[in-house]
Amino acid sequence: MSFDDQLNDLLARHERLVTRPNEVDPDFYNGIYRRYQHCVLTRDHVPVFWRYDLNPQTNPRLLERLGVNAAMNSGAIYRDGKFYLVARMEGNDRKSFFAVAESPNGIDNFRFHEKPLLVPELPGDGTNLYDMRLTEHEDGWIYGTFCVERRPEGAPAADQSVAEAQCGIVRTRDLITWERLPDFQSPSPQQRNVVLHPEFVDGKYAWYTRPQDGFIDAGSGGGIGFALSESTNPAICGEEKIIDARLYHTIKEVKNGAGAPPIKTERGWLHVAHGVRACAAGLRYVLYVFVTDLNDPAKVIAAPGGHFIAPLGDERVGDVSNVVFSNGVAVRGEELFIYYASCDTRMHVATSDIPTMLDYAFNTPPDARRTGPCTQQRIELIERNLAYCNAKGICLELGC
Ligand code: M1P
Repeated sequence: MSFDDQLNDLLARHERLVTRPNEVDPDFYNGIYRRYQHCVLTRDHVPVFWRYDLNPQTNPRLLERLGVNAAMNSGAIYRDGKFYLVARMEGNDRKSFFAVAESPNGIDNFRFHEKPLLVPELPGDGTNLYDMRLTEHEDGWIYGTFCVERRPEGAPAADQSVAEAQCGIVRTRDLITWERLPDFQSPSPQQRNVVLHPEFVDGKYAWYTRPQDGFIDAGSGGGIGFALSESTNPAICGEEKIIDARLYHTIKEVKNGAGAPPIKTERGWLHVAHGVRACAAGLRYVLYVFVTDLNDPAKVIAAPGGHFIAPLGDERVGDVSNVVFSNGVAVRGEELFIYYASCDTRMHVATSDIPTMLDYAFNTPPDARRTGPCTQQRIELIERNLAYCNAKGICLELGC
């Protein structure tokens, strides 16, 4: 194929992918949310001109020069009739970068803005920046909080895995111009999954944190923390109170972390978080839900047991298999667009609405923590159903 034919083919394939309609997956039902047939963002959604040198003089073989490996963990926001994702893109060089993509309907036709988002650098900045949460705060700014990963000074040369995670902060009013603020400071040695609450609490900025001793291990960090700061510039928080602890033999046994900023509802703040357990295949990441009190966002008032979204089918396999991770939910009226990545590889959407999620959060039995009580929960459900169906003459098995 000639250079021009090959380029036209690349552009046509890209356009077909970006404009492909995305439909609800008819094979999935649980009443709580809908899954979709296609991903909303993949590495193939990245514009051709971000990856290839398109000049035949300097790239006569039309080789990909700067490949992109993954499009994943995206902050999300609905504004002025459009859905925006601030995606964590990962180059073939393993460095993450942020890029804004927008869609008219939140489920397909996501198109990247012309260039990636270049986060202003700070002295001694991180090696890798990723996983931005977007908070539209009542102070008028949209904040982005993200992980800043760096190699600490004095790390042993023989161990190139030694790293440190902290939280970086940017703010914007238009998703175009971004101002970098000093990194978040907390009493904990390391931080990941830091999320800014959208409203002031006792006149202060409120933060969901994830204190951790090590880069991967939460160590003595007991779960999702809650802390206050006077300002965001700089954001220096006081004591971190654990509001959602990790627990033995649950979906959040090894660690957990806040996802998108909580969504304000008439019954409380709705959270979609991630929980991690260990198994023979490594770490398994799932999403779960909890609700906190409207007037006291540090108080959990509903905690349905088990996972909300777990990796299913093809979602199970990718660069970091057995992972779903969410750091963005877009809210349009009562509709919720829950963006989640599978296996640190590509982005999906699940849709639901606030009344359904509140029904799920308040009426799903909590984790009863042991086989006996958990089995009892199920037997009670079965007995209620049998009594109801017998009374109504409803046949539950085909053929009766
Ligand atoms: O690889 C799974 C996820 O691991 C980390 O999440 P956590 O800090 O909760 O372990 C993050 O690096 C995240 O980006 C990644 O998706």
